[in-house]
Amino acid sequence: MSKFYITTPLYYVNASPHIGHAYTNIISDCMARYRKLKGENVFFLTGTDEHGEKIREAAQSKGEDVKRFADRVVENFKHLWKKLNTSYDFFIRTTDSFHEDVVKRAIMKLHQKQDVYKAKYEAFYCVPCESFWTESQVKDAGSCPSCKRQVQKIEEENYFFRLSKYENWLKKYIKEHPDSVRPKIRYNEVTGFLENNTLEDLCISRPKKRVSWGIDFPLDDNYVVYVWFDALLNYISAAGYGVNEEKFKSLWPADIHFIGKDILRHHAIFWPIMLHALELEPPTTVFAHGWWKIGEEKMSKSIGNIVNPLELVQKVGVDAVRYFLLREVPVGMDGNYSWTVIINRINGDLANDLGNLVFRVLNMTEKYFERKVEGKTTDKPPPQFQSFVGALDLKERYTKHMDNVEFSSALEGVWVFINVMNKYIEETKPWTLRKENKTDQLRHFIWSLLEGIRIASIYIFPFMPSTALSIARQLGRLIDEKDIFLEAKGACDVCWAPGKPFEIKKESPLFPRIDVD
Ligand code: ME8
Repeated sequence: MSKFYITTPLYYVNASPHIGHAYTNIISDCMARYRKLKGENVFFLTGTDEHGEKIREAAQSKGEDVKRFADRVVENFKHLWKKLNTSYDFFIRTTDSFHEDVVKRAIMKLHQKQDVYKAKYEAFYCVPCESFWTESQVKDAGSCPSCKRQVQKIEEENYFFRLSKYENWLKKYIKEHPDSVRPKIRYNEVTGFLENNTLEDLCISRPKKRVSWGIDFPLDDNYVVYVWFDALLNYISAAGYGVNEEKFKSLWPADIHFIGKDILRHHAIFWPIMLHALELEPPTTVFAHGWWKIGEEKMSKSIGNIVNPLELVQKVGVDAVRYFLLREVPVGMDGNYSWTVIINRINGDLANDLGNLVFRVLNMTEKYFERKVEGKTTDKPPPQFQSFVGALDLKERYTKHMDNVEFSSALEGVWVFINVMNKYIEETKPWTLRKENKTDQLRHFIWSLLEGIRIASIYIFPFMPSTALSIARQLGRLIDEKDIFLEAKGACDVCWAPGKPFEIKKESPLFPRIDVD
C-alpha cells in the first residue's frame, strides 16, 4: 500500500486560530481524506509552534507562565480541528521533548559537518515575523519587508548555518524538480529569488538575554535555537527521525507540505537545504495556498480583521464552511471572505442542487417502491437516460483534479453531475411513468439515481464528510464511517449494471435554506 505524508504549518500559539488557519487544515484534511479513499496509507500531521519572543510576550501580556499559556491555546486549536472535522493522525507541539531532542541532535550533526559556526552579526530584526533582514532589504521597504512593521537594529554574536554552501545544489535541485514548489506562480517566485539574490548564511541562534523562551542551543548555554529552525524540523521529528527509524523510512520524504504563501521562503529555501545538509531527501512538494482577505487586506490576528471559524460553524454548520472554503477559490489563489457569497453557495449549491436532489429521490423511492429498490438486468431505461450516462467521465476528471490539488474544479465537476441528475428528473417526469404503468423504467430510473447519488456522496466525502456519511446512511449503505472506504472501491467500477439493493432511511434535509434577511 503506498503512503502519503501530508502536513500543515505549525501555528503560533500567540492567539486563537482564525479562518486563515482553518483553511490550511481544511485543505490538508480534504487531501488526506481523498488519499484514504484511494486506499493509501495516510499520515496527516498538524501542530503548534510554541517558542520565540512573540509567544513569550503574548503570555506575559496575560500575566501567565509561557508553557501554561501555550497549553491553554493549544486546546483552542485542538477544539477547532475537532469542530471542523479534520482527521489528523498526529498533533506535534514544538515543546514536546522528543522534538526538542531532534532539534538538538540535528544541530550537533550539522556542527560536526562544519555547517554551523559562530560569528558577529548586525541586522534588523522583526519580532512578529521572528526574522532578520539586511540593511538594504529594510531600506527598500522602509520597515519589515514581510509584514511592514517596525524592525529593531541588532548587533550580536550568533551561530550560523551555512546556507550559502548549498545554494548551487538548491538551484539545481529546484530546476530538476518543477513540482517541488507549487503552484507554478510560487515556483517562479522561488527560482526568481534564487536568480536575483545570493543566499546568506542563516542565523540559527538567539542570545538568551534577548530571547529566553526556546530550545537550549546544544553548543552554548547562552543561546536558544531560532524558532524557525526549531519549527521546520517538526516535519521529521513527528515522522520518527532519529527515534523510530522504521517509521521514518516508511514516511519520509513528506509528499506535500501545505503552507500559506507568507512562509514560502522558509519552506522552499531553508528547509530543503537543512534536509540536504542532514543527508535527507527534500519533501516532494511544498504547496503554497493564497490568503483569505477582507477587502484588500489579509485576514490576520495582528491586523485584527479576523473571522472566528467556530462562530461561523455555529451559524451555518461545519460542512457548509468547508464547502465554501474549498469551492470558492482554487487552492493557490487569494480569496475574498464574504457573507453574501457564503449564503449564495449554501442556498444555491447545497440546499437547491444537492439537498433537493437527495430529498426528491428519497421521496420517490418511498412513494413508488416503499423504500426499497433493487435494480434488475431486465429493466429498460427511460429514453432520457442517455444524457445521464454522458456525465460519466466524472471519475477521470475528478481524480485528475484531486491529484493536482484542484479542489474547486473537482467540486465543479461533481456539481455538473448533480445537476445532470436534477435535469434527468425534470426531463423524465417520473409521475408519467407511474401513470402509464412503466414500472420497469421507473425502477431503472430510481435505481440509477440512487446509484448516482451514492457515487456523488463518495466524491463529496473529502470535502463534506458528515454530509457524505449522512447520504450513505440514508441510502441504507452505511453502518460505520469505515464503510465509506469500502463503498469507494466500488465507485470506480460503476457501469450502471444493477447491483446491491437500496433500502432507504430518510433523515432531515441536508441543508436547510438560510433566510437572507
Ligand atoms: O507562520 N489566509 O505560523 P502562523 C490564509 N509558525 N491562510 C492564512 C491566513 C490567511 N489570511 N493567515 C494565516 C507560522 N494563514 C509559523 C509556521 S511551520 C514549520 C511554522 C495560515 O500561526 C497559513 O497557512 O503565523 C499560514 O502559512 C499560516 O496560517 C501561518 O500561521
